[in-house]
Amino acid sequence: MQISKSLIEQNNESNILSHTKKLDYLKSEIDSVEAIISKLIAFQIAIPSWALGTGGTRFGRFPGGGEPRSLEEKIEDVGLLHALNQSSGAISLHIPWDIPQNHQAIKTLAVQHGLKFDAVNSNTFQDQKNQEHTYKFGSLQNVNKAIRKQAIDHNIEVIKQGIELGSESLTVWLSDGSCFPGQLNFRKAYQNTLESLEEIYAALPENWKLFLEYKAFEPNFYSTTVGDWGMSYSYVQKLGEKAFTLVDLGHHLPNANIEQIVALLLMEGKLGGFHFNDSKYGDDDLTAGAIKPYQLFLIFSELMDGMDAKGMNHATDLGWMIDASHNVKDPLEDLLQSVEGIMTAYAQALLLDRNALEIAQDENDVVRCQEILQGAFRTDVRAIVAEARLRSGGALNPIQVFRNLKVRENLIGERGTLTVATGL
Ligand SMILES: [Mn+2]
Repeated sequence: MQISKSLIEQNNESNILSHTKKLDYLKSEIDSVEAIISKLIAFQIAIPSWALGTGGTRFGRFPGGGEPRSLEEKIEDVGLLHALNQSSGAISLHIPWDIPQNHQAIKTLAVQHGLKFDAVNSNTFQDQKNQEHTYKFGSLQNVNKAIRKQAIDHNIEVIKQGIELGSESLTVWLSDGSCFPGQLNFRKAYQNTLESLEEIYAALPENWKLFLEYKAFEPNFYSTTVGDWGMSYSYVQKLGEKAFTLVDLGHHLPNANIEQIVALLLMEGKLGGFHFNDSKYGDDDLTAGAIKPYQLFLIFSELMDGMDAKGMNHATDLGWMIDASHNVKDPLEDLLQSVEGIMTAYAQALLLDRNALEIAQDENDVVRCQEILQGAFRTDVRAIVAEARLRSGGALNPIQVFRNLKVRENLIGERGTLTVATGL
């Protein structure tokens, strides 16, 4: 299924009057609206190929039907999102779940949908059919050299797949760690992991980046070998200038100050990219901005401050990706909400008067600091975000159009009710 521009335009007609009224009001109040709109138009968030189907927990999974059955259909689904919001112009693939049969055909299909290939992701956290060695006791950290080699070779294969598609980064997330005290020698596990990462790093093309994602716990419940930003930083620092830390918002211990982590990684030149999601307890993988929108705004405020201090391009100098799972919502509607949540936080951060904040900070005027921050956060910027979509040919209200056009019903008609997208 594809959504034509004219159908989107038709649907926009019913919303245009009330939209223009809201936008005109914001323009009368805020000088920088036009500048914010052009930044929003340039900002694209990659959709992970593994989030297009229904997610689940170890207790169950309740698919809603019409899920993509192939890489081609996953690209089609991201194309639908991008047609509606014009902000999802990239897909992040997972190998081996998404190995293309014909690279050229896949590239052509992506171009037809206006999509690029973002970071490719390796997988050494589960065993694949016909795999020689098991990752039960870890991959890059494993005490067995042959197992480490198998995991290294897999990562190098993922880089090769990415080169074929025009991707320019590899994301490595390891589930390596231990479940019980004494199971693992921490220093040996670190050394093995570092040496393995060095071999993968050596296979990176000149213009590529390696993102090392950390996670505090799960599936291992005693130690994780890349368990927090300090550990990731220690590895990427040793690997070299093409290696960076990747922050997944759900991968911290409860109450971690993620905005401070982001600020310091950026300052050290070692922040590579993001996996957006939201959580209440652990790695809940909920819709971005659904639980803690203020935290998301504070993260974006630090990002803008740190990126501007280094003259970085907001749209291209970090990897922006969603990593979420949808147990009870339609996956495509959930992703539309996540993108909207991220764009809203970005717009609010762009609105922030950072000069005024700096003066208030230098005067230790704590009350004024809060007034300035919350003044930006509490501004309803939805019309600004919608205007960016409108000018790019997207929908003023993407979810409304998704429902009006009966996109899910169409997909179920095409693909059936019993389809299961690859992934967890
Ligand atoms: Mn992630």
